[in-house]
Amino acid sequence: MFTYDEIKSILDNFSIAGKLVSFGPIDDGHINDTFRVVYDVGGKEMCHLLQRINTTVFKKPDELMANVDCVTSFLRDKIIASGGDTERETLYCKPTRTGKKYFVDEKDRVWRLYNFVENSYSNNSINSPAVFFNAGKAFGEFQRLLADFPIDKLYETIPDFHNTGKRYRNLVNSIEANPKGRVKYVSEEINFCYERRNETYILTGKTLIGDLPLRVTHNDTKLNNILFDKTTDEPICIVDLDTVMPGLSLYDFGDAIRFGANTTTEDDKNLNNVSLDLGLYEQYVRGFLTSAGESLVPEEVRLLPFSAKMMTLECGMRFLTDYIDGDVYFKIHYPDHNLDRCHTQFALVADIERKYNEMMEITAKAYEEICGKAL
Ligand code: GN1
Ligand code: MG
Repeated sequence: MFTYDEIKSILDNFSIAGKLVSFGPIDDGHINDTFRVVYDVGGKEMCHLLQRINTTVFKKPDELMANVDCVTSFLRDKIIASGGDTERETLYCKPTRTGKKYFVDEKDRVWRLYNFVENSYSNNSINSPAVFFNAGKAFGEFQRLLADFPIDKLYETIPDFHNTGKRYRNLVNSIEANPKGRVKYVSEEINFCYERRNETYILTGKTLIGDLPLRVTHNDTKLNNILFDKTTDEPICIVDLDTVMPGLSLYDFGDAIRFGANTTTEDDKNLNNVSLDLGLYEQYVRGFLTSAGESLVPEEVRLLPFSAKMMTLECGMRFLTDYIDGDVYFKIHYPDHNLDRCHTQFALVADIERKYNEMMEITAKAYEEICGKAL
């Protein structure tokens, strides 16, 4: 949807060497527009990652970019201190010609340029259990590295992003408004949420009374937000930092399970394919506890299975809300796409409920073996 000239005129505002050779879209996310751009620098190819930030979703791009810059600078310092490779182990923003972290074009579109992590790939599904162990280790490590980050420096760029109770309330508001007349098609789905509404405020309630600590959280820990090294298959870099905010470690854990331990994709029409893979759950718990276990309080560990259920329910409610609203938030690829996504999420919630006791046992055993503590 963007021409070469348009992309070039955007890129001309960034302080980068060489000549633009080509660009191509990277189509993974539901929110931003992303392009890999290739430059010729004295006969050598050099890639960058250009992104247009969706300002309908991210209403305060200045605060968002301040968060991203703060967190990536903090990570960079830690990576340098441990002798790592800052080009590959974290994203960082390349400045504009006027020294800003992002560029606003004449149509008020907001653009930023990241380093492109070479020789890397991301996974949309899991082809071996080790991949998911590594994913848990990577997001656990992200939390561990940021454990001493001064959290009051971060803006809450999307207030109540993972406040499941508020998400439930938003759903109710949309049902009442019923702007597209679609409510009549989704009474079963609405009932599914209604039956679980008393669980939606447990995590925020426990935070309020001090049982769960606020931490720097990524908030979008889908498997495909980890870059793996093409040569070693080790995780190298966490990407998609737009929702880095103060939050709960459980948001990051639960959302990762929602996406990665599901035996099928987020929008599979065949619900028989949907289930929670207990083997994968165990891999992720073990990876996560290996890197982050020591820094978690026992209540966080105890609630790991619950967080998987809540993040899945919440995501399903968000897809349902967007379907009722007329598909205004998530990019869809066909009519009813949001409804299909909602169905997979609710089928997964139901399966998590069936397997809940086993998930608790797996968690307690892993905690004991890895951290030497009983739950
Ligand atoms: C959105 O754009 P993407 O795929 O990284 C959404 C997440 C959802 C996810 C569902 C800012 O993420 O919260 O879990 O879709 N991001 C935002 O696939 O709303
Ligand atoms: Mg995202």
